[in-house]
Amino acid sequence: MEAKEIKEKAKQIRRWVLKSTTAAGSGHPGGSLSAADIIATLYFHTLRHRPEEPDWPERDRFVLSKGHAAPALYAALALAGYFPTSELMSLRKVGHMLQGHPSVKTPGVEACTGSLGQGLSIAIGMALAARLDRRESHTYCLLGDGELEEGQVWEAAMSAPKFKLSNLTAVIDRNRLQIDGPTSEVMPLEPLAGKWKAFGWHVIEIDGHSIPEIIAALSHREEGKPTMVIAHTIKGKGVAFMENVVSFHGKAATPEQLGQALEGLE
Ligand SMILES: Cc1ncc(C[n+]2csc(CCOP(=O)(O)OP(=O)(O)O)c2C)c(N)n1
Repeated sequence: MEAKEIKEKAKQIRRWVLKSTTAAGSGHPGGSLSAADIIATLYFHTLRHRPEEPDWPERDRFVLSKGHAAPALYAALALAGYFPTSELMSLRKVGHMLQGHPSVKTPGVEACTGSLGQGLSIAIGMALAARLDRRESHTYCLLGDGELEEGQVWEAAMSAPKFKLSNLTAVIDRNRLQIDGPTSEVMPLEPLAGKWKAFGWHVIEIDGHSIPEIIAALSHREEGKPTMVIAHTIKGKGVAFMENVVSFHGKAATPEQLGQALEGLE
């Protein structure tokens, strides 16, 4: 799929993020909107996958470590054909499939996430398994920058280069905000690229809303090293009244705000 078409998929993902979280009256729009272009590029360009055969052994794996961005993941899965888009409006409803955080019970979801800090370790396990099984599968993992405060991330950061996991690509959604405010105030992360380089990763920094830059970064392979993509993004991207606003981390647009939010999407 061409960059222009992927951008259109990202827009559709943003529409569903807004509609589904407003219908639920809760959920995490801010971090879902910042990740929409990355997730769209994964599902509509990069991943080798078969929506009609979710358990295809040769598929690439994607672990959404920042599991609270589930509304964006669910929208991508539905648009890719894993389940009907009508399911999206039952987000977070008791007795329905699409809960607040991802579960492997949902077709296409590779790992149960939401308790931050665990996804990179899971992805490393998947990458090691692919190597043992001699599968071509590549593993991708998306982390939040606030999530990097979890100590387990840094254990994983040490181990992936030790195992020379060139079949692993992680992405940090570097939107500079977490639940309580700017990461620079809650727990400073810089020099972020230098930290990952020091741990032995190949590091690429991109504009996380540029589809061509995301495509290029996700397709990069480094001999004997895992790749870390630091994607600079805007939390709430696409909705003027949500952009860089901390409170929209875990607050949906009201039904009154929804029309304005949808109209403003580019
Ligand atoms: C172990 C754990 N601690 C706390 C939380 C609550 N929590 C949910 S999202 C979040 C902030 C995450 O910030 P970031 O990773 O930057 O996500 P983004 O801004 O991209 O949405 C926190 C603390 C959690 N889900 N898991």
